[in-house]
Amino acid sequence: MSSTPDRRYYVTTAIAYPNGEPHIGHAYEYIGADAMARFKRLDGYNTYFLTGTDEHGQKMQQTAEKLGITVAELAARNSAQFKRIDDEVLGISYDRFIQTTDPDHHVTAQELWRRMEANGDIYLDRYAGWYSVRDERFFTEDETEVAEDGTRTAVETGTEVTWTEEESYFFRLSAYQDKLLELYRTNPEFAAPRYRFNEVIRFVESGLEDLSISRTSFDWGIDVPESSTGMTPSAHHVMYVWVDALSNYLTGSGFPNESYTQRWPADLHVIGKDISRFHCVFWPAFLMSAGIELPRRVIIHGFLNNRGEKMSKSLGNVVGPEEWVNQYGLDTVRYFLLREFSFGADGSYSHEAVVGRHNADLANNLGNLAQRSLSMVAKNCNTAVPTPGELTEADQGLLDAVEALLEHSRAAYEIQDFHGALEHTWSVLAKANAYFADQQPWVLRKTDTARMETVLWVTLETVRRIALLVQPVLPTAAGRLLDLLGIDADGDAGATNASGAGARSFAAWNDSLVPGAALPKPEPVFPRYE
Ligand code: ME8
Repeated sequence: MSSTPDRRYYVTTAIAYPNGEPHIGHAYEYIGADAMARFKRLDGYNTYFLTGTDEHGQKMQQTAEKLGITVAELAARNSAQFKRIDDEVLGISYDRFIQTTDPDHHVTAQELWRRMEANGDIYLDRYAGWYSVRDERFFTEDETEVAEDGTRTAVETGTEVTWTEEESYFFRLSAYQDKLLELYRTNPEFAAPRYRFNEVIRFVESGLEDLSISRTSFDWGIDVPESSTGMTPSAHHVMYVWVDALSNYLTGSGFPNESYTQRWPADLHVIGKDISRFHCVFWPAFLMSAGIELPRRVIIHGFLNNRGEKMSKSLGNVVGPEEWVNQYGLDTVRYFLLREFSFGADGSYSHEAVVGRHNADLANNLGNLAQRSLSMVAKNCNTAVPTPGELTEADQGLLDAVEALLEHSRAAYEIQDFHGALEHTWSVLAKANAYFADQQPWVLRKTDTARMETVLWVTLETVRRIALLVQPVLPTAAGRLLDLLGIDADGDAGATNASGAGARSFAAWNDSLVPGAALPKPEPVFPRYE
């Protein structure tokens, strides 16, 4: 399908610290961004999807020291793990897997820095304050508290902070308070959901301090470029890991090559709730300073909890994506994570909840309807698309509800309401199941075969459109359903994985099944989970 430049879409995930293995929380973010990317590709957008790993900083350095390996080794080893999970386990259709150790990323980050300096927003001073290595973040004294055992921790995140005193470059964040508030006022959709965006706004309203943006006490990072304004540091500085990390989104666009504006600005940054401040405050301020267009939107998803409990290594309840996918199948995991709770909210999972969704929604509502109608067609219509006669009000009512689904999903995906899109789609599926039960085609088989064919045709049309529409969430199963309906692949949901190629674009939405066309032998797509 041809795509025009204004129909382009650039979506990113946060880049994870590869200081450990990916967990289901990471997978959740990738699956959300992946569904978004697939939807846009199938809808005819020239889509670019960036994900990857954030490899520098003190946390990586300390983890490597504890493990007794070099930090480069740690980064390479775990980054490969993240990439493998994306490729082989989750079927993530990214276009580039960026690593902040990539050479072109160093060029981008340094150029961003130079432009901020040229704009007069970077100065050299001394930093003295509290730093949390776990959070890779500075805290003011009143954002910390001292525990009974004498350790000082950050109130917000509960992580240990250490006193840090060193020469540092600063970014004049304080100069951007009004500009940021103006951005939020004029772009109410800049970040979502609203309650998380409001937290960001309150933080900015309460006043911004300049931000320390370099470190001298370790060197695992991107070198600060030589000053163009005559500043002379007394030590070697590497960039604060968040300046380095955030600029990855620009690297993915090709910046500073002139052609970067063909991709930039990013349409959507998908991130978790713990890093909203970095994306909604620091990042737009850096870009404003450098004179670069701002991203259009930040969607802030919630955290996944295990039966309502925070996932943590010490509780031993961290779930690996591979474990889940092996147990339930990829499509079920994807469906569960996007259907069970809304993307902005925190969500809780349990074995019972995943199995419940699989059996009720996938095996019963979708799988059974497809299987029952297709096997009737095989037995009674010579395994070919049935021929519809005149449509009754009931037929037309169902077809109309199904037809409206594409516009509904488009609007829902525009605000990353995957939950709402699926909920509504399944409510129409429920209508289709009720229609099938009411019309009783198995009775019509004996009394009125012409009418039976109409009912079966209407049902298959319903399955066809719903399968088309849910490909971004259920790439494998929806693809198989479309195979069973004899529909040729014409689209590409993503460059990197097998289930992406061979997709059907939404351009086929207004086609319809051709009476008499031969169908393959039906087979069940969603066996029940026992
Ligand atoms: O923050 N549930 O990396 P990270 C849902 N390197 N999402 C979760 C989660 C959970 N239980 N735990 C983490 C970083 N996440 C930085 C990002 S971007 C320029 C740099 C999400 O490995 C988290 O919110 O700690 C973030 O969006 C992503 O996983 C990576 O987290």
